Amino acid sequence: MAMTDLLSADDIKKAVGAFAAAESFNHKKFFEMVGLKKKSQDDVKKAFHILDKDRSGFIEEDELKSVLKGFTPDARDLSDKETKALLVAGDKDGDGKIGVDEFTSLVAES
Ligand SMILES: [Ca+2]
Repeated sequence: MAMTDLLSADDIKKAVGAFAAAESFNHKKFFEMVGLKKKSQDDVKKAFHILDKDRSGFIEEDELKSVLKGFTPDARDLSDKETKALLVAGDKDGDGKIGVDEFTSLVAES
């Protein structure tokens, strides 16, 4: 499954384009613009599994860094600062990675 099976390619392009500038990433706006926020919990879980590239059951820091590339391959990597901010926002139990329930909460509250 690809993100374009879940989300519109146009929305992905617009959302990724909106945060093309360094240090501009805002996950709340991104999840809304890309159309993930209005998706069902099942679809958000499918998106999680796409972003969990090594299928560990968690989105780790290296996967967060390339989270935009999970939506479209030509997107930029997040900076270390943006990656940390996203991790802190999503990692409710403080284990240093984002689980599926943490991800659905992160998207829902955005
Ligand atoms: Ca992983």
